[in-house]
Formats: sequence, structure tokens, C-alpha cells
Amino acid sequence: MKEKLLKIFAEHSDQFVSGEKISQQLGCTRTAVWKHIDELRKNGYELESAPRKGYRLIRKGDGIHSHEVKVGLTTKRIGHEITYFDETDSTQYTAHKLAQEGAKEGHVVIANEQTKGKGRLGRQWFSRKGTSVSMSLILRPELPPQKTPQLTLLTAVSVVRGLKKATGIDCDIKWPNDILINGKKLVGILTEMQADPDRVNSIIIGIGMNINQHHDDFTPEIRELATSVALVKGKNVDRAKIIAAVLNEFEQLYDLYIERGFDLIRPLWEAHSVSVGTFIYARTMREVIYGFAKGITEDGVLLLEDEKGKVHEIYSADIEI
Ligand code: BT5
Repeated sequence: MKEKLLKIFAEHSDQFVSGEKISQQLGCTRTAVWKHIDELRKNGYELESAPRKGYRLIRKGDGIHSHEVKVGLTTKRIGHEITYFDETDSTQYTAHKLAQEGAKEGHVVIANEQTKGKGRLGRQWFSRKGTSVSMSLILRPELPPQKTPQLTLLTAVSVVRGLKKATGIDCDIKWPNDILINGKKLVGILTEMQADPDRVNSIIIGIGMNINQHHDDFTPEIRELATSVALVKGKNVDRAKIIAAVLNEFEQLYDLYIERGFDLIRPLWEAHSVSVGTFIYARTMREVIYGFAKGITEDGVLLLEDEKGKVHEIYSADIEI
């Protein structure tokens, strides 16, 4: 009911909508309309009411609403099914569960707040209620498992392009899964899969984006490492628009990838990468290697030439530039 009511206000942007019209569209009594309006107010929405005119939405609450995302979508399937939580442990957990239960490709899980956001290797992903985007996308490509790192890189390109379209900002990609602005982390990507030895059943792509955080919204451990769109732009931005823009870019690139492979995606990735063509430290599970990042392979593996001229294939690491 709340979603339906918000949809009515979205369709009437700044105008008043009469209580009568709302009650007809929702199929409920005027008293029930009044109760739903009251509920929205309790959720942080600012609504003006005027005799004989009805209600007008002045300011939204701090949630992200599925219909607001859907309004911005130009996709054929990605994001058509959205599961939204005001609060959940991790959108990755829910997406895995939905995938096991047979969710279709393109189903997206979005949360306004995550209490157990995950990074790679058991690390934490921090987000503050109402300020960030935490979403997980379910995919079902016919791919051998070793190709899945390509999808992390494809996602990074989609995020950079989506952010540029929705907000005008230019970001860099740091292999394999970070989006940076001025060297600070804006977005983290986590790609997980459910697979048999030779076949992927589903891939869950988690995207955590810092959007409307201000300096003090970040926990002390990441305050100096992290940035947000609002910090870069100097004002808050609409998270639903950003989600839609990223999903739109994602579907275009993903369709291209499924049809023509990684060859067309790689130059797009390289164009935004700050970790290729330069000297870097790569911290893997076993060692730290210093060398020249020569490029990425067809599978998205980083090629790092050490000081003795040996080329290492890096599958997973943290990079310091
Ligand atoms: C990542 O891991 O960057 C992947 C983050 C993926 C988060 C999304 S949100 C939706 C979905 N649901 C989840 O539960 N997860 C995914 P990694 O490269 O391991 O980076 C983790 C490190 O980044 C942490 O150890 C911190 O140092 C730092 N970090 C944590 N939260 C951050 C934030 N909000 N902004 C910038 N850096 C952060």
C-alpha cells in the first residue's frame, strides 16, 4: 500500500492529489488514506495537506523505493524484479537464497541499511542507513567458473558509466573491484557464485556505493580511505536514479558480453583503469609482489612483471598504487 501511495505522489510530482482520488486509486476509505499518510510522515516523509486540495509530497523519507528505480530503467530484464529491505543483514545473503529458490536473471536485492555488509575475504562493508546503495544482482550466464572475474570488471565499467550519466562525476577503476575518486574508495564490488565444477548456476554481484555520506557518517576505520558522491558534488543526490543508471549501463554491457565475449569490454575497462601501465604492489593471500602492471588477460587476470622480469598472473589481491 505504501509503495502504491508513493507511486501516486511520484506521478503527480509537486501537485496536490485529492484524498478522494487517492482513496479511489488505492481502493480504500478516506480514513485509511489518512492512516497511510500518517504512516509515511512517521517514516520521515514531509507531506502538506490542504483543505479541498488534498495532499502534496514535499520531501521524501530516507528509503529507496522500487518504483522510483523502475521509473528510471530502460532495461529489458535487469531490475524488473526488485526485492527491497529497509534493513537487512546483507543483500548478498538474500540474493543467494533467492537464486537457490529459482529467482530469474536480473532480479535485484536492494537495502536501505545492511547490518552485516560483506567485503571480500570476510572483510566488512560499512554503510550508514539512508546514505548509501547496497544492492545485489542475480545473474545466470552460461559460463565456465573461471570466467566470472570478467563480470567484476564489467560491473566496474557499468558503475563508472552509470555514475557519470546520473551525476556527471568521473571515477577510476582499481583492479579488481574498487571504484575510486581522487584515490579514495567510492564503490566496492563483490562477485560470488553458486557453481558446479564446470558450470555456473548463478552469479551474485554485490555493489556497495557511497552516495550521500558526509565525513562523519563513515566509521573511523574508513574515514580517511572512503569518499561519497555527496562529498565530491557538494550536495546530496537521488540514490534511485543512480541505481537505475547503473543497471541500464550494466544490461547494455552484459548483453554485449554474452553475445560477443570480453574482447569489447576490456578496452572500456582499460580506459578507466588506474592500476594498469604503472608500478604497483599486489598483496595476495601468500605474498606481496612489486612490479609493473602490464595489463589484464582475456579472463580478467592481472599480469604483473616483477623486477626480475618474471610475469605473475594475479587472480585476487589488494593493490597499492
Ligand atoms: C569490497 O570488498 O569492496 C566489496 C564490497 C561489496 C559491498 C556490497 S554492498 C551490497 C552487497 N552486500 C554485501 O554484503 N556486500 C555487497 P573489499 O575489496 O574486501 O573491501 C573491503 C574493505 O573496504 C574494508 O576492509 C574496508 O577497509 C573498506 N570499506 C568498508 N566499507 C567501506 C565503505 N563504505 N567505503 C569505502 N571503503 C570501505
